[in-house]
Amino acid sequence: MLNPRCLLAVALLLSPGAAFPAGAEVPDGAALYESHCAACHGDDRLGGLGPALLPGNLGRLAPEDAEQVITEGRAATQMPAYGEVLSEAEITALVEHIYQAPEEPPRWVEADIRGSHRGLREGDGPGAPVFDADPMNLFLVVEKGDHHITVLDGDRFEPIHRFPTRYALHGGVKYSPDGRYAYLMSRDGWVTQYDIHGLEKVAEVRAGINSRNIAVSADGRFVAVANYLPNSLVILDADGLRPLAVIPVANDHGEGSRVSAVYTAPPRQSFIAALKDIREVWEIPYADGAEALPVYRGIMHDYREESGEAPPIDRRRFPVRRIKVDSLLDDFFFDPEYRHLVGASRQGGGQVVNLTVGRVIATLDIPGMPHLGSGISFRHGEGLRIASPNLREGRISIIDPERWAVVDAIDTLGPGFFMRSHPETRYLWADVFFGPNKDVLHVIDKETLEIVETLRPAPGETAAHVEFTHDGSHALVSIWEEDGALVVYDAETLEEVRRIPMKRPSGKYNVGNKTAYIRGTSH
Ligand code: DHE
Repeated sequence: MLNPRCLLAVALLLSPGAAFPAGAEVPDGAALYESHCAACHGDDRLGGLGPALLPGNLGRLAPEDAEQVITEGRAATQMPAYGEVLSEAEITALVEHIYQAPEEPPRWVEADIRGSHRGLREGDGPGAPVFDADPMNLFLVVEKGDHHITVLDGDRFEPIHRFPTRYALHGGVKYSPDGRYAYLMSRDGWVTQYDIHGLEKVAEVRAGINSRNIAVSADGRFVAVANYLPNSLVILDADGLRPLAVIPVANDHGEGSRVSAVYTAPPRQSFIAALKDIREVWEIPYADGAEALPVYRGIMHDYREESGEAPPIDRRRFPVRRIKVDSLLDDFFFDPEYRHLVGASRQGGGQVVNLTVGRVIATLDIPGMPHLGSGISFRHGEGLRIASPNLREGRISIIDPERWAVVDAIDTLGPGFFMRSHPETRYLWADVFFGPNKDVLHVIDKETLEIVETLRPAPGETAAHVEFTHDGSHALVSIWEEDGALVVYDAETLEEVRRIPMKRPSGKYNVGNKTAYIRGTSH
């Protein structure tokens, strides 16, 4: 149902020209915004019912596509079409306005985060799952087409529930260690806690204006949110999403930085974050007492032991260890023991940071634009290897973590985005996301590193992002199109066994694989 302010916007649609003075020659984008868009997208463009309309948030939408959305509306959302109401010049002026940075940089401080928090259910939810399926072999499948998630039974390959999400989720869905709760993040900074057993939302909070990803601590107590805007890392209570700490991200001179990504490092009991504008990696330990790394013992204590409802924000609870690196990092991956971080910048090349000694110990010669965030580790002979797709070149780089050297390269039919494997399968799966072969998936033998099969599940349509069932017997692939599908393959015979229609499915996340951090899946 439309909210009252949106009804106002729709009413204005029926009275074209009311937005700006008659006779004005150059349409006033700001006035048009105020009249037609502010009701849903916020007076300050920070978003509301509709997404935020700030240059950083719009970075992935070309201005001509924005013009098209304003003219034609957006299917399966409440965004109406303005093509009959506004002239081309007015739409162009509107687009120019929303792609301009506001005079005052938008602020989103701790009070805003607290103010945005909403509890979404009464009580603690059911004692047992309300469905008849193995909770550890469920998949949450993100459908970007109409901003929904499908909860899929990974044994029967049947959807058991479907629910709406915030606009434009990004990054992997994360789970609590027991697999009961899922945590979702939208690019506009909304974090949602979802009770998988009860099939209901628990709480949500807006942790930033433009966010990158989230991580859940291995002990299940905290959710860390990496923000571009503002330059901050936000720590939330995983049980209900109350904010616990807002950590400003800046260098010694007070110059802020966007956070590229944050992940949890279970054996270290810490969050690790890469920064986009400062040559540093940050480690934020979250364990208390004896479990904490020796250097942090005594500093941390459990906020739950305190009396009072909302613990005051105290940065000492989440001290930051700052590790210098040689170049800016856009994303990274860990070695299987979480002793090292392998980071890459979009300019190419990789850096290996030893997290124990806190410095760069090797560089990797990887051409193009390695996508190490989608890297996976896998067993190869007696040893281990790390594979990284490349966003710019049709090749997969194979890294030996014993020697920290690139030891092999697999040529593919084009640049890829995601890779997956599973300890129980012989194969690595890699997509080709860009170019004329975007409909292709390569299946690669882990031992010979040869492509053994090139699948084209829907010729001409993008096929991407693979995830395995918990036992590794089946691989699920997205046909990444508006009227797309999830295609289920037998992981041994590579035969298709099921095709489930979905709205632009993107990532899919198996509860058991993610909570066990199995080798071959995303962390
Ligand atoms: Fe992602 C994960 C960064 C563009 C879909 N992407 C991630 C993660 C990071 C990242 C840091 C890890 C988050 C996690 O799981 O915790 N992505 C970036 C970029 O920097 C980049 C290249 C540019 C940008 O605008 O952000 C980018 N990503 C995209 C897309 O264009 C994709 C294909 C479509 C979309 O949804 O926007 C996309 N990214 C994904 C998906 C994951 C992801 C599906 C989760 C992968 C997983 O298996 O865990």
